[in-house]
Amino acid sequence: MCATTAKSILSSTDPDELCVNTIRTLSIDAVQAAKSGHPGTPMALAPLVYTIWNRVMNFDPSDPIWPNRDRFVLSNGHASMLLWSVLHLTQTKAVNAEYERLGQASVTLEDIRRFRQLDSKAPGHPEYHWVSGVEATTGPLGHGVATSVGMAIAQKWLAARYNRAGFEIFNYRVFAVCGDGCLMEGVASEAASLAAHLGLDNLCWVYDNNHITIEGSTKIAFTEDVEGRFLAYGWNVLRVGNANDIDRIEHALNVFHKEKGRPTFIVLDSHIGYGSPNKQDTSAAHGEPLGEEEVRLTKRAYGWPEDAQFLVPDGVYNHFAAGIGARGAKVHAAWNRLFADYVATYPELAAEIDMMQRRDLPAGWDHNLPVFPTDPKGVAGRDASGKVLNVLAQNIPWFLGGSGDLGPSNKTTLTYQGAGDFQAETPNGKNLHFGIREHAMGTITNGLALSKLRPFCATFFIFSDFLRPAIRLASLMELPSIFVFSHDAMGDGEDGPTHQPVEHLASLRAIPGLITLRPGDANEVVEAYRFVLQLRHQPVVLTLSRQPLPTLDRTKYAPASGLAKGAYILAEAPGGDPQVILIASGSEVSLAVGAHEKLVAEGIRSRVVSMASWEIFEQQLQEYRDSVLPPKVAARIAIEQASTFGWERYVGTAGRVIGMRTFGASAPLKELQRKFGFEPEQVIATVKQLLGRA
Ligand SMILES: Cc1ncc(C[n+]2csc(CCOP(=O)(O)OP(=O)(O)O)c2C)c(N)n1
Ligand SMILES: [Mg+2]
Repeated sequence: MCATTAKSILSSTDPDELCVNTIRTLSIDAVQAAKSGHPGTPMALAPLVYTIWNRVMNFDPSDPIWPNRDRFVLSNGHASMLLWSVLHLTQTKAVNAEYERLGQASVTLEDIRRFRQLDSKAPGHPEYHWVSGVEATTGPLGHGVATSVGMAIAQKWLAARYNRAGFEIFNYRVFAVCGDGCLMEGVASEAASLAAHLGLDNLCWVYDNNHITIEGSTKIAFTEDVEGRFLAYGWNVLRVGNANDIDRIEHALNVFHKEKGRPTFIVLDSHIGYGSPNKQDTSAAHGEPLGEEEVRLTKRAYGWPEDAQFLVPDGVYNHFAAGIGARGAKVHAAWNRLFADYVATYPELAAEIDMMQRRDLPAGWDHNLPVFPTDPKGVAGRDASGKVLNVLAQNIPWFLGGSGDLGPSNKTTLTYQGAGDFQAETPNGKNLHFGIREHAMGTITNGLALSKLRPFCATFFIFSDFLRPAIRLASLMELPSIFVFSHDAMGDGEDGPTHQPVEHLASLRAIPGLITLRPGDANEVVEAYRFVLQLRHQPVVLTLSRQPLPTLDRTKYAPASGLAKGAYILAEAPGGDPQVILIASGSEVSLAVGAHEKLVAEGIRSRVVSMASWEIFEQQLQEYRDSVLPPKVAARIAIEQASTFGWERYVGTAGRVIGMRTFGASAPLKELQRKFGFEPEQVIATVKQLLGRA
């Protein structure tokens, strides 16, 4: 339908109402066309999202990556049509992977017509990296709000480091919208608790209190006092009793803006499927199209032309342009002027801000990385890592991180003079204390990475399970988050099977795009970090030993820099012609080398391949991979103190895997090594068996 005809039959010409109903009807039509999706929540929250975007947020649609923009996170990602509608109606521009602004629309009306279809910029859930203007991938409930805490921490840190008298370079706010589902998820509670502890007054969550989830009324599973809970955490709690009252919503958002020392939680009482005569306030409005007849009835209730589809009435684009468009352009231009002065006054700080935006590293970022001397007793992976982290954090101002209360054990604490702790009173600190909240730790780390800081977080490898969803999302979002996991295998022997990872490596190796790295000695740890820091768009899981591992003699064996290829020939067979290849990672590298020395002494031509990372190895040319693992050598043994699952790909059907097929046990490490076969004798016996020499 053409816009002018439609306009004549629109019952209202109030621009706010027109914009709100445009968001509603675009959402309804898109879900109807897709035959799937979630219409009810966009219908209810259109006024909220309209108010945040058009009246409050400092966001310039022509530059969605302006560093000081306010952030908006739609944590109830199933309501993605809210985001597609506003990105379209504000005419937000697209940015490519090189951070170039090319002038195209982020989301077109055609994308919305093709909601949830292949290649549409209006996919089922908000996808960072796929659609410009999306600040975080959401859909797994709870994650968006938890990630927003990382963004708020980042703003505080950036302000503390870069703002100067007269130069408020970073003063943005973070808005997140969530529903019942988000607030039932534990990760939101973890993050909310930490947000209040840190006094993040730049953070506002709006809770869509509609009493409905998929199975029906929240009466069946969620009857707690949510407001009381947030008050107890230490949040500033506000309530808006009518989700259609945009003035009240705006007022509450302004109250948030003035609040100091604590984050704000706004409870917004809403009606899912607002306006639908037969589906409002029912779970039927949550996850299925309204149906053609109900669409008609609903549009009639809005005073909307019943047969119009994907209608954007005259004036709507203009109204957004006059609101967020004009405000965003103005604050952005003012910021540009400020930043130009800043560049002149503080050129070095300005250069850092600039580099950070492109995920570049400062010159000299790898100066003074340690080189570990040959040492048969060796160094624990976690200790080597601690030394490296402390150097990197001094070389790269925006490299920071922390642990889930295991800093002294993970050796991730930044101990150099001036590193400091990130707390409400000391927001320039580089040691984050996540508390024992691993899931939130992972999502917050992603929030920091989304803010262009270079973050790491740490815990024991066994507890990677607790933040696995965040690791997955880091990979999906293509974020360079660094996950440092010590106690990588059975090194904490006596702690027993609850503390001994078995299936973790295999399961993380299955996450597309994620890089796992299990370095074999202290110098490999250094090389691992050297590789990792240069990644811009890939997350990494670094697993480190608790116990000392011999530091290999690199004059005798190949240099540790080979690790940058994922796997390399560490110890060559005499004549370069191996009969058998031992492939090992982590603590099993020195075991393989020990076995190799004995085999060679017995006249068996073995080769040792240190394979710290499958994923990096897979990125190498076939020629290189064949040189490390020559196809003609079928006698291969993989040795890894972890699930054997997957190693067949490198040892083939003729090979063997010395790994774990059960859980571990509680005993000193030496006994566990004997029980589970991680001793040179067992490796040698397996080689001989494989070569038919038993
Ligand atoms: C971690 C997680 N678990 C389950 C789901 C599936 N899911 C999507 S929406 C939803 C119900 C959410 O209810 P609420 O947040 O109240 O949203 P509303 O229906 O009110 O929009 C569920 C269970 C999910 N997306 N993420
Ligand atoms: Mg709900």
